[in-house]
Amino acid sequence: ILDKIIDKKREEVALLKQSALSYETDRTPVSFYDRVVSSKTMALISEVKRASPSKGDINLGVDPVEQAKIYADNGADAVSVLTDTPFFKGTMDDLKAVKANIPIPVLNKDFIIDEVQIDRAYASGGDIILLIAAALNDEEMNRLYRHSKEHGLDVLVEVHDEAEMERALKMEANIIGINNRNLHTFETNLSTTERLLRSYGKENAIFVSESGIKSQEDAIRLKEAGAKALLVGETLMRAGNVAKAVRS
Ligand code: IGP
Repeated sequence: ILDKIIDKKREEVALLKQSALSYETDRTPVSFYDRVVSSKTMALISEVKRASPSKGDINLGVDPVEQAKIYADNGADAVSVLTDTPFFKGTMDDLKAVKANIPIPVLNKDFIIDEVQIDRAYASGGDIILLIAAALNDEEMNRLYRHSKEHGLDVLVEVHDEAEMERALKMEANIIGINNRNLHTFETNLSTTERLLRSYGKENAIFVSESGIKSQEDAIRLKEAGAKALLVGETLMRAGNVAKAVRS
């Protein structure tokens, strides 16, 4: 699926480069890293996610801004907004609208393969961008990482196995996301975070456990494994009482 998504992303990037839009803007992103480092408790990144390739439609009726406001009002440390349209039914307009309405950092959740997407994220109000190790080689990762840092953006480098973790640490990524979802089978297994943090938990980075987190028990388990932050999408998008779900 990742290959399919990236193929489609290349088309999008080609169009983006053709369009005469310029992304000149001057703003100072809000730091998620600083917030987590100075916090004593585990951080939560709550995600606005309408649909996904693995789950189909999750919640199409939700208003991204209302959802994000509930997240922010109930203690989330950042809001992630899926902006990929073909596979996740999100848009850049979702991100802009969310950013305009909450004070906490916003993660532009997309499949970044080119600088132009980073420029767009910056101009649209993104504070954090995602770089997926499985989708990028070392040269691309380093180049895109540097480009993001030049804009003052935080970068969440996503890994899902030992080899990718080694690559992330080598480039000195300071925020590393461990994706519990196997991108081939779509299955989530929290033991992915436990396994990787057993080997690398002492390294100097903020480790974010991503995907498949459903309950307070899951959160406690991941905290004990050494995760400093959690990224939760589906569970919060499906929650009857979102405020309560975020708080718990
Ligand atoms: C959230 P979940 O299982 O709570 O909905 O997962 C988040 O981790 C997931 O959306 C995600 C993702 C990604 C989406 C993790 N990495 C990369 C798109 C691209």
